[in-house]
Amino acid sequence: MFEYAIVRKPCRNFKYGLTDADLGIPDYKKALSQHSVYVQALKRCGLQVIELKADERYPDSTFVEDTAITEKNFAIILNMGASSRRGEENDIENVLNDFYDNIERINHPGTVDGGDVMKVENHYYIGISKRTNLEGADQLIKIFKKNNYLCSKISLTNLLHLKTGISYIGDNNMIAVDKFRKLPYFKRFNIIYTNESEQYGANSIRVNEYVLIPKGCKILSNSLKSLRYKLLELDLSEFRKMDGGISCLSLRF
Ligand code: CIR
Repeated sequence: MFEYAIVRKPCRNFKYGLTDADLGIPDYKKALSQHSVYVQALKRCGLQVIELKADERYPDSTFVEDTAITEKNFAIILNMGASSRRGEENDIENVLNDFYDNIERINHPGTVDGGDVMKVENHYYIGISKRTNLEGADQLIKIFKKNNYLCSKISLTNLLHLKTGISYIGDNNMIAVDKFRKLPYFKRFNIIYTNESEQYGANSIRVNEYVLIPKGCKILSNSLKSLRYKLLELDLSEFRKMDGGISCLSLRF
């Protein structure tokens, strides 16, 4: 069960963040209102939400998931792959200091973005991407192994992060984009592959008794309902324009 989430309001410079999405410029007011609905959804899942003020220095700072890993007994401050984002982790570390005695870190030249790190029960899958390099993944694996987790590295092409394309939603179920069919790693799971038009839904999160998915993924929504999941469907159109999905807007622990 998760008890807390850290989120950070999008800043007015949000539109200057990194993106390959080609979906237009985000509307700031709309982003703020979508963000506040997201926060309400986390509260509905039973979480106490720690809301950080917007930080104009970092256009991408609303995507807090990339800054850290939050486990039961330890947290890891990450060294993000994009240099424009380095520094976002400082305020997050200050918050985590109130919750954790044991905080580890990934050191340069190792880089890891939290979006590349997927936890599946006692196993961590780490995407090797443009943001997460082998050195960073190996530092991470050392920390996870010390804490008795299994680890696997997965090389990615044409995806920003591992969790852009795949999510674990508990009970042996995953949601994934079609190209993950070829991967050998997840054979033992029940995988719901997203329709071509609903690939954005592959980034979804299980938060306690709910699954949060993006609005507009009708087929995915029906598949999850038939598995008896309770869903919260959220409009994240403005975050999508900046390559952000549902998982990256919070750090849950
Ligand atoms: C970036 O490119 O870093 C941000 N514009 C989007 C980060 C999305 N993070 C995530 O999926 N974990």
